[in-house]
Formats: sequence, C-alpha cells, structure tokens
Amino acid sequence: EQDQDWWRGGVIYQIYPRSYQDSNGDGIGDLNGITQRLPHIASLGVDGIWISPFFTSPMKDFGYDVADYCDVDPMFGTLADFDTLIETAHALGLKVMIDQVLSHSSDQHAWFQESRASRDNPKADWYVWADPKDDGTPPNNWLSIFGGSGWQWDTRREQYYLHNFLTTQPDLNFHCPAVQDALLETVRFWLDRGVDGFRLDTINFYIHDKQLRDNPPLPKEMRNASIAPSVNPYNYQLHIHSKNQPENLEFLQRFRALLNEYPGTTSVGEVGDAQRGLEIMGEYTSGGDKAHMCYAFDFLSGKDLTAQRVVDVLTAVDAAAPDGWPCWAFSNHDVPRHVSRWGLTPQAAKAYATLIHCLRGSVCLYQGEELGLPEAEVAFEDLQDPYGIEFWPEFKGRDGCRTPMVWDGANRNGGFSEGTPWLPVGRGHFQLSVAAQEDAPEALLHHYRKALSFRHSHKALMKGAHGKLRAEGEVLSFERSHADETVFCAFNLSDTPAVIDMPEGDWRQIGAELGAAAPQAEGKLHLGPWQSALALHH
Ligand code: TEU
Ligand code: CA
Repeated sequence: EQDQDWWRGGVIYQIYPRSYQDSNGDGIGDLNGITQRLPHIASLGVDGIWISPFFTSPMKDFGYDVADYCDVDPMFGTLADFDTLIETAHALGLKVMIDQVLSHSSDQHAWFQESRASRDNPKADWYVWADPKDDGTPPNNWLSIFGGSGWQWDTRREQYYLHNFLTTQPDLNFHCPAVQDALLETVRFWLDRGVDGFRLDTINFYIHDKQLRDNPPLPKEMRNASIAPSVNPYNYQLHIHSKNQPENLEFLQRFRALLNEYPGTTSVGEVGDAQRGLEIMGEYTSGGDKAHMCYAFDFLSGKDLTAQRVVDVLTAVDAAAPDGWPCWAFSNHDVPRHVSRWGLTPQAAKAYATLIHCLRGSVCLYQGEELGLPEAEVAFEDLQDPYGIEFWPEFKGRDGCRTPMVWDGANRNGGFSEGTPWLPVGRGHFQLSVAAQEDAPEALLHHYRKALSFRHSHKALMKGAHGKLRAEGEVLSFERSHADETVFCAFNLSDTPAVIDMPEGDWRQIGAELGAAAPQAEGKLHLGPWQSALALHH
C-alpha cells in the first residue's frame, strides 16, 4: 500500500539538469543523463527527486523562463525521455517532482507574444501592463529581484510590463481568472503524465497589489547598484506590495484541490522572504488545503549556523503554525554551497548532515551535497549567470554551485560529459567524485546514506513534533516524538569538546554508525568536536 504522506518528513534530492549528466556530448546535462544516474540517487535512500526546469526555454535564466509549459526543451530531450525517466524512477522507488515556474513566463511564450501585440487582444491582461506616469517614468517604484526597475517599457503597447526577475521574465497576471485556469491546466498536464509533485517557484510572487501602490523606498545608503538585491538585507521587505497578496491563498486552494484529484502528490512552495518566510510558510501550509510544504530560506545564508540560530528558527516555526510544514535545505542552485559558506571541515560537514536529517519538516538535498562539494570558483570569462555577470565582483552569482556533478575523478570532466561542459568542473571537485568516495568507507557520501537510513527508521524523526529546544554554548539539542517514540538529538557545533546534562529518564544510545556519543553515568553527555548524540527513550 502506498503511503500518501510520503512527503511528510521525506527527503528530496534536487537535480539541476544542465549539470547532472550529459548523455550526448553537447556539454549540457539532459533527461537521459539523469535517468542513467538514478541508481546513484536511489542508493542514497532519498524518497524522491525534484528536477529544476527542463521545459522549452530561451534559457535566459537557464529554464526559469518558460516558453512552453507542456514540452521538454530539445536541449534536455523529449517528452518520451521524460516518460522513461519517470518510469525508471518509479521502478527504483523514487518519486518525481518537477519545478513549476508559474509566477512569470519567458517573453518568448506565445501568451506573452499575443499579450504584447495590442491593448485589446484576448490575452491583453494576461500579464501586468500599466501606463507610464505623466512624465513617462514607470507606474511605481517596484524593483526587480535581479536589479533595477521591475518595469520594462514595451514600444508596441506603449506601456510598461512588470517583471520581478529578468526583463525577459514578464510577470503573469494572477488577478485574471483565465491565467489561473491556463496555468492549472499545465499542472494537470504533468499530473496526467505521472509526476508525484511540484516545486513551486517564487510562490509568494504570484499575486501583486492590484492598485500598484509604491513599496517603501530603499534606504538611501542601500541604493548602491553594486549590492545584489538578493543579498541586500532590505530587499525583501521592500516588495510588500509586489508580492504575497491575500488572494494568493485562494489560488493555492484551487491548486490543492487539483492535486487532491491525484492522491499521493505533493507540493513545496518556494518562499523567498528573509523577514516573513516562516510566517508565510505557516499561512501557506496550515489547514491542509493549500501548499503541502514551504521551502525555508533560513539555513541558506549566513557565515555560519550556530546552535542558537537553529533554536531561534525552530521556535519561529512553532510560533508561525504548529501544523505548518517546512522543507529545509542548506544548499541549492541559487546560493553558495554550504560547505564553503560556513567554512566546514569534513568532520563539521558530517555533523550538519546528521543534523538536517533530524529536523522536523522535510529535507531537500542539492546534487553534490552528498559529496561535500565546496563552491567552485568560476572565472569571470566563464560566467553564465546573468545575475552574476551584472553584479560581479561584489556578488559572484550562482555559477559556483551549478558546476557539473563529479562522477569519476579519473575521467575527463569528472565523467559528466564527453564534450566541453557548459561550466568547467570545479577544480577541487575531482578528488571528491562519487567513485572516489564509494571506495572510502569514511567518506561523507556514506555518512549521508547512514543519516538517511537513520531518519527513515525512526517515525519520530520523519513525522514527530520537536520540543525542549536548547542551545547551551555551541551544543544544540532537542527531542522529537511521535506516538510512543521519543528521540533525543544533540549536536556539538564546534571544534571544542563539550559536556551537557542529559534530560531526565532512561535513554538508550542509537546512531552509533553516525559516530554519535553514548550518554555517560550520572546523566552527563560528553561530546567530542562536531560530535552528535542520539538516544531513544525507553
Ligand atoms: O528563485 C527565487 C529567488 O528568490 C532568487 O532570486 C534568489 O533570491 C536568488 O537566486 C539568490 O541568488 C527562483 C529560482 O530558484 C531561481 O533560480 C530563479 O532565477 C528565480 O526564481 C526566477 O525564476
Ligand atoms: Ca546533453
């Protein structure tokens, strides 16, 4: 019998298709390449995969600019290749989630071509068009996440259109019911093809303020063009009118009703909001009638991840909505890989790998995370990300986490491609290849497998509530419980030994395969550098 709640506490492996495996030597990863590598993913013990966009696209934002929601870009393969991928994944026990970029399309999408042709065509209001102010300037002060004004002038319509990201990513107008209907039809198309769920790109940008009210302006000292908006601490609070309007909840309910017709499917909404991310997670995922999960940004930035920070974030989750369901990630295709961001030694990387698998919520792992890949250094001449090119060198862009997966260090291009890879393989990556780690019992790859299997063998870790959150110095601890199972988890997030008190009660050591410490006499717990302790109550 199929567990329809597989996603609740499940672990999802994110694939950036351009960089996973190239099967035809053009230097760009593709669907057949992914299919070929599914056994590696299954061997990790994850529940499913999320594949970043592979739909027809001019690739201005590498697929996050969709020109046809219901077809595969020839660069990545064909619909038949996708069918084979799903079939192979399912045979290996892996769910398949795809990335729906509904908030905006490519400017090459037929809908936009029609919409921009005149002010009175049937799709005239499918995008967000507005007249200039009397002096010809944009209708309001809204900014693009990728820099500059959020408005682009269109000479044909003599109007501005809204884009929250690149100018080639016009914002779809969700206030228009026909737009919602058309998008939901594309969702149905993929459900009928057998997908198990969706990662919903920029879910909080679906609906903008109809009255187009100005956002609060950027403080003067933050208007410096060399600060990339996504790392500008003020950026997200500045979009209060351009995103996250109340009508979004109604759309999410329509979306959920559609998914409910396909039992066992799921969704994870990407909520990029530094200030209100977890609150929005609560709004969007509680009640069981909107998104299933929201992707949390809390552990995707910062120079380190301290015990106190984890406690603060988990406390905020409870405050936001005890029945809400976050999905945690340390790395993805948009941010510097966490091993580099947090400056982790291999030992520390293991501690965080154990930690993420003990959190309440679901988990996304990003390709190469299981190898401990550091952020690759990409020379300016090799940069591909338009956002990185724009803000170089203060902001290095997103190419350093998008370099090819390394399968075999002894092979040309790490086994990724027979041709010239679209981004060079990271210099220090060859020695961390899958093949190299398979043969090294202490390698991080095996630690990820053990942590995944550990999580899956304890219902309390998959589905349980969390409680008794503590940060004592650099030691983080909490309990997870579900039905009659309670698991105690402690992590020394530092390279100095530490001693804490065990909670009251009888505890049996578990997780020894993860290097976890055993509680000592008199209720003391001695933790070595970066050591964890895991114990079962009985
Ligand atoms: O990202 C949304 C988002 O908030 C990013 O702009 C993020 O702040 C930035 O990439 C950090 O460097 C999603 C996708 O994940 C991203 O790849 C797309 O470019 C973006 O939407 C537009 O579709
Ligand atoms: Ca290819």
